Amino acid sequence: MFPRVWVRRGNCRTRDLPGERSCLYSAPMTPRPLLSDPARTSQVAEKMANFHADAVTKVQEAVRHDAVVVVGMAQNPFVKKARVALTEADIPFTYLEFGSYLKGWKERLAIKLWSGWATFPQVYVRGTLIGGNDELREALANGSLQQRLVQQ
Ligand SMILES: N[C@@H](CCC(=O)N[C@@H](CS)C(=O)NCC(=O)O)C(=O)O
Repeated sequence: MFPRVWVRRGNCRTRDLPGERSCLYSAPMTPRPLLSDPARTSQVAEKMANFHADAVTKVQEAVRHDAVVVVGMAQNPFVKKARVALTEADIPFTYLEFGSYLKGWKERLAIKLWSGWATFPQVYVRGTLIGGNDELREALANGSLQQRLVQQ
């Protein structure tokens, strides 16, 4: 199921394809403990891989192609704040919405399991998760977001 050619770059095993920047998995840099592969049955691994994979693929593709991506959900005030902040800063972004407080929690869980970030919004700039609304505002205020945009 995984592509055959993988190379190790930094903390990440990545597909050796032009423009491909997503990791198969991150390794030692992530401080959060993760259950190791040998500690899962192959049945579990397969179920994990398929768990709302369509939602994860949608996010991965947007993050790969678009400079700024906000992943969110309806009704969530922090998502609204993040979208307003980017709009006010005149920074174009792609917005992907997955459900609301009343629906879509499994899709959101799959995205959280993929990114490791426990809440929404999730803000990605040039392929890097910079955090949620708090971190977005900080990055806009200190110019690091704008810098990321011009650097790459
Ligand atoms: N400090 C976070 C707050 C975000 C937050 O707490 N989001 C909650 C909603 S109020 C959330 O995403 N919960 C998970 C969910 O409902 O799936 C930020 O600045 O983005």
